[in-house]
Amino acid sequence: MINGKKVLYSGMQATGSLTLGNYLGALKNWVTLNEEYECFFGVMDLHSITIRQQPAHFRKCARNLFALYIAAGLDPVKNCIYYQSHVSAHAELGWILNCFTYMGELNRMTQFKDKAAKHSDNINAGLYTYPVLMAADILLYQADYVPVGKDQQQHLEITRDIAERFNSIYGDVFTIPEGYYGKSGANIRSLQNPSKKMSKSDENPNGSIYLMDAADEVVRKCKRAVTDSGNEVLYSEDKPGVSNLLEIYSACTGKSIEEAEKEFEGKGYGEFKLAVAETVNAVLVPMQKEFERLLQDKGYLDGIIKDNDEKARYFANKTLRKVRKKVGFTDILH
Ligand code: ATP
Ligand code: LTN
Repeated sequence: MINGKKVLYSGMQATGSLTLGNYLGALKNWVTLNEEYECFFGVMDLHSITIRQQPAHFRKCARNLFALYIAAGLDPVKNCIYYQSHVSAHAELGWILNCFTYMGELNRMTQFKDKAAKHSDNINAGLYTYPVLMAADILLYQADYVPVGKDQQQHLEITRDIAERFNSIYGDVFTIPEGYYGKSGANIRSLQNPSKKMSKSDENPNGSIYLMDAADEVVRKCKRAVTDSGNEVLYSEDKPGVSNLLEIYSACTGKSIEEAEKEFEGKGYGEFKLAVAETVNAVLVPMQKEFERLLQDKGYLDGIIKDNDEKARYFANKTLRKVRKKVGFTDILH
């Protein structure tokens, strides 16, 4: 508990450009959580270097993600938005927790298997212990809740296992976190292959709408989106392409799927796709403007970064001090 509120923690890796899937499935739903929870949202740059990064590009990506959090509506005063690498307690606790995690557990992680297959020339130890660093992120802030997508649930499970193991040896040190499955976020699929989720690392750029795509690019991608046989705009299992577009339309407008279906009754796919593009642009264009404005305002952004780094360090160090003591490290004398 912080200020009488339960703690919620999440973050995204600072790699690549965010997609509409990231926004509608995660970011958009984070915006109101601070009313009920004390929220921490990290720019997970330590995790990013498990894949080789080009330094200048990486630096820019991390700053862009930070600004995008704010442009998407996260209030940087009510939420602690910060860079993971600015709080050294993450790396420190990550090391300690490595010594409380079994290789057998890590061997079962499907994300490691997937990423190792994809980057077979760089299967580094960081990629392998990625979930342990993620456990450190969450446990440092004594988080009660962690909003994560399906692909990260296994990492949340291992976090709970590590925390329970540590607590069973040393007493109640860590809060055991739970997944947060509030108002379910949209699950957006690739525009080119609706059996796959829309993903920032998709090799086919036509499958994903990026948050920074220009308006005409969004129109082009929506027009080219794969649809299904027939010509009715209906949500159903045998119409995965149209259903995905309906999901996007519904998430962007706030209308229910049924309302959307009614709206497009008797209209063809062409008209429907243009309407989807329009609603997407109605969300993206103001966000892009705010993003550009923030990037220009270096003083403001740097001030926010400094304040939030301090806040994050304060809470993280509190937990780290407790852990150090429990493990039996000698005191640091000042
Ligand atoms: P990568 O392609 O690099 O694996 P990604 O685009 O799949 O990245 P993540 O960084 O793994 O995205 O996820 C960040 C957050 O966005 C997570 O909470 C995840 O559940 C959510 N998310 C990602 N893609 C989608 C999607 N298509 N629909 C809904 N939510 C999504
Ligand atoms: N692995 C996550 C990003 C991430 C995270 C976290 C999410 C790193 N540490 C702690 C929630 C809590 C991802 O790839 N989406």
